[in-house]
Amino acid sequence: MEDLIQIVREAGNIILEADLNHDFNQTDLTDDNPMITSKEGRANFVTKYDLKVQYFLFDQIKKLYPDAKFIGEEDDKHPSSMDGRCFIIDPIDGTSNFIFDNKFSAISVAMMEDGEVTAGIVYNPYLDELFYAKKGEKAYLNQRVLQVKPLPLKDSLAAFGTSPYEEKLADQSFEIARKLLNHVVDIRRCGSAALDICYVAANRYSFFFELQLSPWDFAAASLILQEAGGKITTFDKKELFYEAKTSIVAANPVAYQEFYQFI
Ligand code: 2AM
Ligand code: CA
Repeated sequence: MEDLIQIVREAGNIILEADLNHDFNQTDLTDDNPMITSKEGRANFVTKYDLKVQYFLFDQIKKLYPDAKFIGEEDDKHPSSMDGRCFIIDPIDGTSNFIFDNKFSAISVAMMEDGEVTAGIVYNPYLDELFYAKKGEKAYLNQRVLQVKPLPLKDSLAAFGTSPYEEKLADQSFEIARKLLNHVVDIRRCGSAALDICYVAANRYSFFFELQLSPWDFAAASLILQEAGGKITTFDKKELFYEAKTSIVAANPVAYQEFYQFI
């Protein structure tokens, strides 16, 4: 774990040192040109820094685990199965925040063993906040043990994601968020699902949902939240599956129950 954490911290420096003087309309990702290109769907970007962080992580982690497989957000060649040891990596979760210098993005690294998440690291380099957990052990934020409190919705903040890349999900997301607003102190939409889920683990939010996320957005954070005593499922209360996109609900157990009473 210490070695993995060290690698992720080093990768954080690539994000902190990024030169954001870019031309938004460029599409070529060479070193001296352009830094942004659009992926499929709306509001779905990749920068040269996403690629740089991803390949730094792949290379360094391969030195620790030469036989491991890798699934990275910016990598098209995903392995056909997750048997054995497999890392699911989002080099920059919160890429839109990164592009617009919002300083709310994270590196997310999940280690899977035979399809189960056994270690998770989510690192926000801007605040130097490192969330991590090992399966069956405690979850931490830096040195501090994380323990989810049974905060009711009415005494807490909730957060959601708008799935901006899938326009059809936007109306549904805002409808749910509008209902949720009646039950909480206020709502946040911060733009990094990995951090949002870790914020539930840290009791900064009691509740988070997003109607479509990819495994690299939630794999590491899901273990961190579970080891802190929180709940994370699909929107229809199913156990998480790490091989496809899915909806996500992450909450403390009390807020989770309350949500399904009015939704
Ligand atoms: P990203 O920044 O790594 O792309 C914002 O609503 C959240 O959704 C972020 O965690 C973001 O991750 C994620 N996201 C962005 N595009 C997505 C897509 N096409 N499918 C699923 N999740 C996506
Ligand atoms: Ca990303």
